[in-house]
Amino acid sequence: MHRRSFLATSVGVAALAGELPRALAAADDAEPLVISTWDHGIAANAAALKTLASGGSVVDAVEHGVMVTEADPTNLSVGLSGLPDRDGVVTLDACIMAGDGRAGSACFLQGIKHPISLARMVMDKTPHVMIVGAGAERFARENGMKQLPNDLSEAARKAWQQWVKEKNYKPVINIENHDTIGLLARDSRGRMAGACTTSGLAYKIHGRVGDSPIIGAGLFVDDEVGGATCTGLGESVIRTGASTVAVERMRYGATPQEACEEAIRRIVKKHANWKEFQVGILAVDNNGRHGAYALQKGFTYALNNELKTAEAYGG
Ligand code: SD4
Repeated sequence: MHRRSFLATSVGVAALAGELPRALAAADDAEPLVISTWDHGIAANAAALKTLASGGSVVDAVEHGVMVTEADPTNLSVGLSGLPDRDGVVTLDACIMAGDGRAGSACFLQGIKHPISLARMVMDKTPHVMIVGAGAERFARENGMKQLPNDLSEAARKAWQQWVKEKNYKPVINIENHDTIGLLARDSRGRMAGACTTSGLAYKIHGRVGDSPIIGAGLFVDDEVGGATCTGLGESVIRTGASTVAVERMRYGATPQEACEEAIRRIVKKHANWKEFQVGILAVDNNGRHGAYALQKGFTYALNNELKTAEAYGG
């Protein structure tokens, strides 16, 4: 079919179905909004809001926000203090996306203190979106980042030594191996960006990469609509493209809350074992409305400076 007539037909079908794509954001004088996953989101949001208040861009804001979490030496699931893989090696993943479609991602990194800044360099300085492993580490060094010794923190070493005794691999709901930070921000003019960074699932196979650095899975942002980010069992998020699902639902009229619920329902539908793991999702539209939902109870998130708990599919 000719492209133009195909488009005309698609729009016609969407209109018949009552699903018209969203218009561009209306307000340009709204308060900035920052939302992020889990309790550590409070400190990250404060940094992101500070950047916005001092005239930084929304991309600067999301980067600065999650850098706080990456640098926290007590955090067992983000940054170099995270729990290691089953070989006792910490490997880090991150991605960043601007609402105009620019994106960068860096994964399977060792010894890089701020994976999010490396992801941003990929976005700003290369024609690529995603780089991994040794090549990504070399790119970091070549661009002035230090590669640090990849030693385990005391807490991570103890936890890993304990795990090695039994080698029982089972993600546990709402504890340290499910605490990625995903952060979305909207500035006062409706421009949006998001960032997501993690040490991934504890005791994963060496080389495993989850959803967090994958644009469209752990994070997706489109200024014309809004953004979404996920935390939890990355494999289930990749299988369903959960952040994209949420953004595309909003594009066709869903509220951010409805969009989050739809994404979680897709995960339930495709995973008979959904009661055994956790996924949490956040979404914001370009009018500043937000939504949050999870598979299981216990998913907390930070909305600006307020800590909240999401409703869950599992009651
Ligand atoms: C992953 N989604 O690597 C990450 C883990 C996570 O909160 O979200 N932890 O699968």
